[in-house]
Amino acid sequence: MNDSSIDVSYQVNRQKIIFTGDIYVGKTSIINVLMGQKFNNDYEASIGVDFFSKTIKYKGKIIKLQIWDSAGQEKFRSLIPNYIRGSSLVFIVYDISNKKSFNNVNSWVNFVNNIENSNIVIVGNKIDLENKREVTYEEGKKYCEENNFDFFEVSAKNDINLNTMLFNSVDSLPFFNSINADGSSKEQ
Ligand code: G3D
Ligand code: MG
Repeated sequence: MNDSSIDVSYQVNRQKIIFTGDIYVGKTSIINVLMGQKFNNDYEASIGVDFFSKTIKYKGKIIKLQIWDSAGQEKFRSLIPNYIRGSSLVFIVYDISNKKSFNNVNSWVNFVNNIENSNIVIVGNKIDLENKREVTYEEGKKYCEENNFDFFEVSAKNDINLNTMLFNSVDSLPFFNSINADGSSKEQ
């Protein structure tokens, strides 16, 4: 068997998506809701490497997403490079009720950029906590405009804006525009 027998459309369509950012900002919660599980206040902090597969159909195209949870690597930065490697889309999450998590976004950006040339999207989570907000929408937006990142504010708890965040971000990936609706690559 040589390389030409590998199914290229399958490779092109399988996209690794990861969530990173400070601990406790809601990464696992966001993934759970995207995967169709209910928001849960009681689950254990995730241990062990996990990815979930989600097949979406968008603009007539079928894409297989591999969504990875960080499994607590944010506590052990030495483990993060392997997690980031091979990703095409990285969501860097902060908590709008925690200024420190926003202040750390830029160091997460640098961390990712040193490892992989992925598309980065910035996400402010927990907008249901409006009365505890420490980071304004404008602050988040300004940082993203200056650095050319897409930006979404969401709530995992109330399921606000999560699918919009995912679909719009997939839409801006170069690969998405390089495949045809039947999953084959335009470049063949
Ligand atoms: P992490 O994976 O980034 O470490 P988790 O974060 O998903 O484990 O969430 C950390 C805490 O924030 C959890 O609280 C979770 O319930 C809460 N949380 C996550 N998303 C939201 C949200 O959108 N709104 C609110 N209000 N809380 C959220 P507990 O107390 O269960 O540990
Ligand atoms: Mg987690």
